[in-house]
Amino acid sequence: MPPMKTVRATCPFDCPDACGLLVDVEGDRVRKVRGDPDHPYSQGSLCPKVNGYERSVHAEGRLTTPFVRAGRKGEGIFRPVSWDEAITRIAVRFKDIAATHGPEAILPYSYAGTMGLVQRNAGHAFFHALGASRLDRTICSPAKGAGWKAVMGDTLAPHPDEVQESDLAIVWGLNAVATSVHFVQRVKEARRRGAEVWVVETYRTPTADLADRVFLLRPGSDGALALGMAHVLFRDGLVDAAFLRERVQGWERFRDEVLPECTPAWAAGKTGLDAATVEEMARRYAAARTPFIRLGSGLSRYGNGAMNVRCITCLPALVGAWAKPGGGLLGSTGGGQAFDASIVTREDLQARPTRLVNMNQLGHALTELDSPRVMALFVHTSNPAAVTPDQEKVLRGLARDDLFTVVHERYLTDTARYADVLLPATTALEHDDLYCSYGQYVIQRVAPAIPPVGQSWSNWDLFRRLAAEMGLEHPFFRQTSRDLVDALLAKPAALRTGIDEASLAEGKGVELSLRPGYKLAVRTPSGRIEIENPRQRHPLPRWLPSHEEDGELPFRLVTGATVWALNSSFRERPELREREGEPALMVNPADAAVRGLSGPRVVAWNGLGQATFALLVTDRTPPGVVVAEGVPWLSHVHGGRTVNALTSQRLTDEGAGSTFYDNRVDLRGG
Ligand SMILES: Nc1nc2c(c(=O)[nH]1)N[C@H]1C(S)=C(S)[C@@H](COP(=O)(O)OP(=O)(O)OC[C@H]3O[C@@H](n4cnc5c(=O)[nH]c(N)nc54)[C@H](O)[C@@H]3O)O[C@H]1N2
Ligand SMILES: Nc1nc2c(c(=O)[nH]1)N[C@H]1C(S)=C(S)[C@@H](COP(=O)(O)OP(=O)(O)OC[C@H]3O[C@@H](n4cnc5c(=O)[nH]c(N)nc54)[C@H](O)[C@@H]3O)O[C@H]1N2
Ligand code: SF4
Ligand SMILES: [Mo]
Repeated sequence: MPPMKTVRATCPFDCPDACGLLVDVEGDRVRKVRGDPDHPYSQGSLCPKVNGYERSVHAEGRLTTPFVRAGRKGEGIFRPVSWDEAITRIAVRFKDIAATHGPEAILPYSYAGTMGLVQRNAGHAFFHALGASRLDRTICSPAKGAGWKAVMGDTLAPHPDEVQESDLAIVWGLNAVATSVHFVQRVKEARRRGAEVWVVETYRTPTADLADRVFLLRPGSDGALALGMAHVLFRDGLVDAAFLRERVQGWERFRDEVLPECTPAWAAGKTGLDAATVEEMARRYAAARTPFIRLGSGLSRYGNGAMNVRCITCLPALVGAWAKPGGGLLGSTGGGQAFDASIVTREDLQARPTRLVNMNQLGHALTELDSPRVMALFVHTSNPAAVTPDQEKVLRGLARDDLFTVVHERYLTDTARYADVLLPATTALEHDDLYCSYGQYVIQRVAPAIPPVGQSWSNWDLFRRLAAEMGLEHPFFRQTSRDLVDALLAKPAALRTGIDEASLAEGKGVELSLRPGYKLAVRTPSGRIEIENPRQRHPLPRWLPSHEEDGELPFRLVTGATVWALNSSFRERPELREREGEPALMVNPADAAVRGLSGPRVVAWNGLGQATFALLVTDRTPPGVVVAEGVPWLSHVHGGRTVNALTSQRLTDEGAGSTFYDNRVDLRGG
């Protein structure tokens, strides 16, 4: 038997925790993936998805050779070919399309299947050098980023450990039990030390069960709650006047021009809370010694998403929470500031900035966009057929006979079924990479635990080879992924000064260095917290309504996360699918009665399409709000369409983000 060894890795998934892994390896096989007790943030525990990740690495359905399509698009019938043949086919078609339609007729589509800085970004330089269209990677949380930035600029957000020192922990628009399990541990610790825990939500998530108080708002109305609370804080003299005078810009105009009409009764009208509850929340927030808000992205995926976030982001400044250990607001950490990603993305390789295509509008791009029409689509590290809004349009685009589609994947996903050329990709245990996190401040350098499974290639190796085949001579493409990791680490950054370099070199997770007082090192152009920001379309935070796509229909559709998967990832694992059960739509008993729903299935529909779910009648969701958790594969569900058949391509107010939560539907028996 080959000897057993254990190596370190980082969980590569698009998850704020970025846990440390211990990987037990025997020969070429991963025997077990476990939590790394030495990891500063995850400290040895993992979620149920990655505890068992060896079953994904060696999944029965793992793609192990290149293929070309041998059936109709979408059917999923392929024949194996050699890598040489696959690469030649791609290069020949790309050259032909570039010559006939111009290189902008080629569109890359990738997102966050892996968060590794090298592999995630591995295609950018290639497509820049080619002159292809650029993808605006906005599917996740750009509106949340824009709302934060409008007030706080590039200021570093608090370390998540700080919540343990808080006496009021507010989990706002985040189903942490599913999506931030190690933050949950810290909230529990805060509670053990006496903190009160609030959850601000649209329905009773599993996270709500951990809270002392649960506040359910109308979807997309959080900005009104924050403005109502701000009204009370000023009205009752509960603000930290010294902090405002010293560190905050524009609070007087906010107080005098915006807040007078944002009374508790007004906020109640928008949010569905009682006016007395808004009053009480404001008073309790002001009375807390060190209130800590953990802000999720849910409430930012609305037509008013950036403004909702901006309004909430003003609250800690009003009570001076930033000055206190344990106080403040964490939306995303600044872990990304540890590295200069342009070392990999190489925007400078573009001859000129090419057309920018918003990834939320892939359906439009493939079916309607012209001058030039998209003739080639290259998908990697993403599963757009499942995760992208307006699924009907996306599928219509993918089914085009004149579209040449390449998909680089590990499994036969919904998108892979539409590939002309389907290429096998490595998992993160099979390639080099470097990781930072958007939910904590640990970085880690990772070497492969095992060789590539079958004939799979990493993203970087694929694009390196394609660059050679396309005649791209730039020396950049001659590097290995390990060279790129070295290059990222060679460039100094303030967050990395004084870190434990020896542990990093050994492959351990290492904390970045946050300076004392970093929360007050406000990085805005004025050097102050900018409640008034003259560079914004609306210089002052204010109420904006949401879109409510298909506004005439009776039910708001909330599309949250499930514990058993991560977006459309992990769907290759039958045991996880079994534990999740058939994807369900949660419907309040009163709404089920009005629509005469008795199950076992329900069809939700609107002007964009329809999807069938198992009916789950429950008072965990309030009347008027229906909830679908998870983003399943289309091939696994009844009717072949999922929740994103009901979500629209409309964008957020700022950041050009997705509006996954801002849609309406009606229901009928299934
Ligand atoms: N298990 C699991 N983990 C994941 C993911 C997953 O799919 N599954 N996805 C990963 C990814 S890509 C990301 S970006 C993060 C997602 O993390 P986030 O988007 O930050 O948050 P979620 O935990 O998905 O929770 C969003 C919550 O917002 C609530 N919500 C929706 N609209 C509103 C509103 O108007 N107001 C309020 N107050 N709440 C609202 C929803 O009900 C939902 O519970 O998690 C990552 N981790
Ligand atoms: N209805 C609804 N839809 C949503 C959301 C929602 O809340 N509601 N959330 C949205 C959010 S926040 C996000 S971030 C997006 C996420 O959308 P995606 O980034 O597309 O995420 P996944 O669904 O996890 O799909 C990632 C795919 O990449 C593949 N992959 C992983 N690593 C590699 C690699 O190294 N190389 C290659 N070639 N492939 C790899 C995986 O096998 C997997 O199939 O989904 C969005 N979709
Ligand atoms: S998905 Fe998130 S919680 Fe689970 S192991 Fe990975 S980083 Fe940790
Ligand atoms: Mo995301």
